[in-house]
Amino acid sequence: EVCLQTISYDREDVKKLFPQRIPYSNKGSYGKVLVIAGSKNMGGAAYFAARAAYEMGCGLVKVITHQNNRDMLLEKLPEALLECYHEETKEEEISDMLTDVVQWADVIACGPGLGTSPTARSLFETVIKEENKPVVLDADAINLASTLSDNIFQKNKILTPHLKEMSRLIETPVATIQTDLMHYADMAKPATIVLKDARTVVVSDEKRYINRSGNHALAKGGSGDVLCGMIAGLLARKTEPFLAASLATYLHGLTAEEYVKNRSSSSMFASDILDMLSTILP
Ligand code: NPW
Ligand code: AMP
Ligand code: MG
Repeated sequence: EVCLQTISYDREDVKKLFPQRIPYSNKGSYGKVLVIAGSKNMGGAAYFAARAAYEMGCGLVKVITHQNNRDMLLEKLPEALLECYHEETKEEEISDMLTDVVQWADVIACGPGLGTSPTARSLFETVIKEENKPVVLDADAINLASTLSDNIFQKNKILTPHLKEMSRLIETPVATIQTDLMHYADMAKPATIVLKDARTVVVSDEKRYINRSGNHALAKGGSGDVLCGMIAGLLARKTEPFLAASLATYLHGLTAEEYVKNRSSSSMFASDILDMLSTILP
């Protein structure tokens, strides 16, 4: 067995690794992210992921979501472009729209709050066929993958399961996975996987990362949705998948470390992760 080096980051590394902005540039220089997220009763997840992508400096974000989330997104994130569907939208219409938007995107992030409705499933099934651009699969995209026999462990996929989602995906109890996170993360190769826990690990074909930033302030709804968008935002800026996944994980943790310097760890919200990003990014 090949012995892979396990890396870690510190604050100095961020300055070297985070993509630079270029004076002579335009929004097209920083990439386009498609976020497929949110459902009838889960709108926040779409907002968290979409805003996180923008916070990481990508140029444009488009969201495909349920009609119910339209007004909230227009209000909370008017920078985002929207494509909405509802129960009466024909499968054909959704499929045509998706073909165009997938073409438009440099990166796709799919799953936060998406649910497992027939529409969610058909969006997911189209997106996993994409092989030529990075696709981040989180939350319900992973739950949907668990019900399929298709192999989603492909090179262009970045998976971000927490332990329970991983347990569904590889049909292994959480307690078993907990005995050796790296070993179970290896199963996703050649995809890149962010196996999320209090101490998250990131594994790709050639590299391994163990995260040492963050704290229990992150143990709250929406936290993972933000991370998913952060990874997509970095990918849009042409950061390669392993670096995008590991650096986003490190930065996500840093927001919590900064937050608790003068506030209670009980009171950090997913929205606070988003607000803190501008204070920690180079
Ligand atoms: P317990 O309680 O410890 O037994 P689910 P979800 C376990 C969206 N969201 N180690 C733990 O189980 C998401 O994007 C939308 C061990 C926990 O209770 C998804 O689409 C929001 N166990 C959807 O909701 C805000 C661990 O798993 C259970 C673990 C469902 O996602 C919230 C939860 O897992 C949310 O982000 C660990 N490290 N981590 C919104 N406002 O729009 C988790 N568990 O059943 O997969 O549900 O993660 O809440
Ligand atoms: P999710 O369960 O998808 O919302 O993701 C939760 C996010 O918060 C992951 O990035 C976890 O690594 C992080 N997180 C949750 N609990 C803790 C903890 N106790 N310490 C550090 N990070 C945590
Ligand atoms: Mg999650």
